[in-house]
Amino acid sequence: MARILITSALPYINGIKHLGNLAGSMLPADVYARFKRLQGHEVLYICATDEHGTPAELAAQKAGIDVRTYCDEQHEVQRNAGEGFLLSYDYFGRSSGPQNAELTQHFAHVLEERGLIEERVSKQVYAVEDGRFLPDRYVEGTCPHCGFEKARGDQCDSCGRLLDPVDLINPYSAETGSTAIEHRDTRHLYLLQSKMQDEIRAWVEQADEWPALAKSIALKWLDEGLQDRAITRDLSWGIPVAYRGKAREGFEDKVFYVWFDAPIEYIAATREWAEAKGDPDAWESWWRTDKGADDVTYVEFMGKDNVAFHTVGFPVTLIGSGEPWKLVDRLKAFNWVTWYGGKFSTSNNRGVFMDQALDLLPADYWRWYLMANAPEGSDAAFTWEGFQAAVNSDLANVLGNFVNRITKYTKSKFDGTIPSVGEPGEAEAWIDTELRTRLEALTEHYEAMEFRKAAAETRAIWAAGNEYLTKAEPWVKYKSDVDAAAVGVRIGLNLAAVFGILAQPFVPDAAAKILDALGVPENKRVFPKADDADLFSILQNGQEIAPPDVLFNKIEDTTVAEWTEQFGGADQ
Ligand code: B3M
Ligand code: ZN
Repeated sequence: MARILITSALPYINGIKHLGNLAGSMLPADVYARFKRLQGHEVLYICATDEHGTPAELAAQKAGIDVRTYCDEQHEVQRNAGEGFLLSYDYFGRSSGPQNAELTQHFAHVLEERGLIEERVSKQVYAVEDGRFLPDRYVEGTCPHCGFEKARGDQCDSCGRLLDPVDLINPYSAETGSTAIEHRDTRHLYLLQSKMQDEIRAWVEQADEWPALAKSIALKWLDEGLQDRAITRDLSWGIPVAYRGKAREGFEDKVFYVWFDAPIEYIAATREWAEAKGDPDAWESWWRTDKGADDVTYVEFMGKDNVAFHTVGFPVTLIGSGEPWKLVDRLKAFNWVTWYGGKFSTSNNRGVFMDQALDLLPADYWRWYLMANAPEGSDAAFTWEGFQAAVNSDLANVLGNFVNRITKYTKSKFDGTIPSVGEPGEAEAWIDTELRTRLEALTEHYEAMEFRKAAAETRAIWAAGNEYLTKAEPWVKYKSDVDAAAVGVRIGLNLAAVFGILAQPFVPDAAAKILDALGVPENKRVFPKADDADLFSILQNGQEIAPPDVLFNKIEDTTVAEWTEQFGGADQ
């Protein structure tokens, strides 16, 4: 079985993430990791907090605490939120850790030795009154491409283009608002991406498993011509520009650019994972193609604004090093989850953030809706009405009601025991074909990393179970032919077991409740194949079962009104 390495874009340290961040990288990565584990693959799912750069510094200043303390606190907040959402990382690291510093400095050293880094003096934005350079998000202004007036120094939130702070029109200090801005000379290290143009293009063009969105963004960058990019900044918080403990002359007050070190944290966190499990070299077989990583399939999950860094910037570092590093094989990029079509906003109290969501309802409810409504082909709007419909219909009515009906009926009429008598008939032949056909489609959707389709197919399978019970109608047959009723009960219970197994990637808590109630052993909780001989006999005849507690509570209209008031809705 192939070994699957999964990374999801590292959430910035600056505060708890909203549901859009979750749905656009970490959650689908988790669903996919769970699916692959259920298939029997060896999976390593790595994530971390992205702790450097201006987002961290500005947020720490706003919080009035020093940036390292801020990062320590916020890392725990994000770790807890991820656990609350049942994100099954194998390791959740910190880009400010020692492993990332060592690796980042190693790459810079090797890249320079191979002629891919050079020092250059360039004009950078300097705030005279603040007495400091203003890299990246320290400066805002009007985007030269689209005119958006609050563009950040490094990227325009409106048109998404990467910017150089000196390009901003009417720049001002994001910290103090000062417009006393000059362009002054400063020295930085430049990664000579232009020298890697052909190698990167060749690599992108051979990538035949990337979704169109990812490939088109990478090729657009290549068509525009790869730009040499500064990979150091005039900041104090970050990875020092040093090698083996010796600071580079003239760079004592500078650090590496956050986007140079952040992707390297994927490797660094894997090293920390290996150390934590007491096998320090275990990371190599995941990241070094000379140590076994060539049989690894590496899948990256991210929002669309991160694609360029992952398809050009990071590969330039890895390929440019000339060392045998594992490169991404598959890449899944997401559009945005919007809040009723607009932006989530803490300051404008619009939208639900991860910690708030878990105060309202358990993770399963959100996981299901966010994946069934995943922003794949286009942006997807979160609405309370859509959330209520998905929970009440898909989870409570279709899945919950099916499991409830069949287990309660077994309890009342068959002493809670799985009957062995009775011969399958027409209804059983129908559900056999229906389930196997849909199982094949579901597996294809997962393999293609099409999460909306996988959720829709999962729901359709649950709905087929209800249709089967209508056809088999054991409660009617029971009056005249108990054996005939027994068939419907036996198949219905085995369907409940399959439905619980298939629910695991999306709604792991509810799935476990179903499988525990049916007494499905751990070794049988694996993703079924359409041609499995025992697809309808996972459960042992004669085995006792017990109806699970209510799996999902419906969301009432009054609750929707309350939450709309509290978090904003259509009209706010
Ligand atoms: N911290 C996420 C963002 O741009 C960024 C991802 C880094 S992945 C190496 O919001
Ligand atoms: Zn713009």
